[in-house]
Amino acid sequence: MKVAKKAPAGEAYFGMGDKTCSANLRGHRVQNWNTDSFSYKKGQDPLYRSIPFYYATHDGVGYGIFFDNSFRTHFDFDSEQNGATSFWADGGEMDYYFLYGPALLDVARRYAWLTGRPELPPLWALGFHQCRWSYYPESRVMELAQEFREREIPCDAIYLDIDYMDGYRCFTWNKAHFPNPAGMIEKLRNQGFQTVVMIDPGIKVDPEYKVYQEGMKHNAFVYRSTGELMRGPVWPPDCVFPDYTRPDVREWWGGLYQGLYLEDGVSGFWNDMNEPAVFNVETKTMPETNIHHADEELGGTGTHARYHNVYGMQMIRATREGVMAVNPDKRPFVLSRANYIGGQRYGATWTGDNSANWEHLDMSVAMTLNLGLSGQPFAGPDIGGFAYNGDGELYARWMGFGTLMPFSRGHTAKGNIDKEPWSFTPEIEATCRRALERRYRLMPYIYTLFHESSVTGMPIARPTFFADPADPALRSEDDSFLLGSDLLVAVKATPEADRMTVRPAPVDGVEWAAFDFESFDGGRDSKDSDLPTLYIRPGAIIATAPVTQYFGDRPDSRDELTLIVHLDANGHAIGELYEDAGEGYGYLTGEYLKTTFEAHKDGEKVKISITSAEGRMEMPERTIKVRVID
Ligand code: NBV
Repeated sequence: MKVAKKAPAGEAYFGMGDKTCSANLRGHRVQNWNTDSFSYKKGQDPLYRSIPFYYATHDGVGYGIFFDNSFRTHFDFDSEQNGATSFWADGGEMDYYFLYGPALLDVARRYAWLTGRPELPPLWALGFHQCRWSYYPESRVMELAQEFREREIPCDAIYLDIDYMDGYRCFTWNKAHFPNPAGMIEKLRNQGFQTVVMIDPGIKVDPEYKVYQEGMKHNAFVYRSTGELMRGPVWPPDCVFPDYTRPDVREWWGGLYQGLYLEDGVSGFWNDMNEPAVFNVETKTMPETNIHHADEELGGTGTHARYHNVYGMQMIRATREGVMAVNPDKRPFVLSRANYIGGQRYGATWTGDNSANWEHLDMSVAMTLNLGLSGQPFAGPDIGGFAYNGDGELYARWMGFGTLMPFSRGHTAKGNIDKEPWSFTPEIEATCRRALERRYRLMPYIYTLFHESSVTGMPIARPTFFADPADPALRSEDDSFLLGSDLLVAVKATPEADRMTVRPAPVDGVEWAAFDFESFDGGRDSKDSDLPTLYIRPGAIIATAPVTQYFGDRPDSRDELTLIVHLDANGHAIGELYEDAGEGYGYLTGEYLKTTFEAHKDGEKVKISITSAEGRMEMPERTIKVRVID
């Protein structure tokens, strides 16, 4: 069955996860089938995630279509120029939702209401994450940590990729490289670093390996239609795959994290290869005829064709629930490569194995924005590019705006040069430091956006046309993005520099205003041509903090707040600040503080007042600095 709808001239289409064609999907045909896509190319489709949802916008009015079907789905956005959009699936039912706006933000709100909102992450997870495939042994990890602190480059998390395991056996350690994991993680924590480790779904067939033994005992793995166990190569040459569509398997899987989480002190989990990826087969995955014994809530027993696209989501669901059960007082951090609509409830995501070149740097903006529009706000690219080396200039530019994306992580593949902020030249190191200092200064504003997103499902990074949905020129602007509604980031996406061609129109005659932090307090911000230019919306107040090196670095960092104010045509501005402990769930029962600041021009002066304060958390006595931008 196929549904076709009129595509009036000028109607633009967004969403569908991180498609690589362009931000506006008009003129393209795309499909959803979670696929391992190392070093994907522009236009390559499908990639790792399936988001059968799009927005349409026309003359400032918007609606959304959510096609609730987990089979391979296809969407055509007037690719044949016959004035029609259409969608269909390889199986299942024609069950779809029409979500009327009229504003795009209303569509986003309704879509989140229907499919789920991301929970508020722990505050440390909004800091910078440093990754590579792979940091080992322990001495290398400790060296990395020391470099960050000695060079005063902010960072909150260090990643251990697959080589920390004993022969790619999940939930084990290579004791030659990491003789005392708990001790190392403790040392890292004392220096302000959280440790994130990888866990894959492919479980090594090894009768001596506890996870394999237990899984076999529970009969937890996926079967072929012939009744044999599904075995295939991934990192270990012979693997079996948990059937995460079963609640008992999810519970078993969730329980496996206890050792890493509680005993070793790992803070976050990175689920990779969960499309699921299978090596050495043309389809890159398991046969569509394999059988999953899903519970009735998911749809009952069915083929892999039906459950393929939700396999990764069910894996991170199991991971998150397991981690929550082990320590219900801590906010989990789970990062997933594959995902499906609704997966935002369980984890963050990144744009997979991109490449270190200018085309990928450029694509990473539209991909992250479309993920946000698709209900996956906690997203970002591998900064610097995963495959291949790239040069310092590319790395610096990518850090410039990647540090302002919701999920901010540097990563690179095995065999590549080092890609840490200091790996190139002292000038590039200085650019990276400034870029990261900006992120940490903006943390109160960014955290407020994450909180808003956890309540309403709003995207955090938004296309520039959100500033003025009625302006058709903005719809194709993808060299800039909005962080929330008040901050515009003009990305320098080419070696030549700023390519942003259209800006949001002045609001009642007042322009969005450029600002930097250097002019405030002599801090290390830019005149740096590798950093994006930042603009503040007329009528906005953005709350910023002093630079910290990591979450919890300076217990006194809440003692000072700098409000960046840009008055509108009526001499007025307003802004919100959300604060809580940054960890735990006290905020759900009132342990938070939501403050509204307002600014009014009063003759030659600007008066700032707190017009509302909500929540039980005490307002700290603090110095509030105000910077009015013209
Ligand atoms: O675990 C190794 C890599 C990882 O670094 C990357 O981020 C994932 O997307 N992983 C894929 C498997 C190998 C890719 C060639």
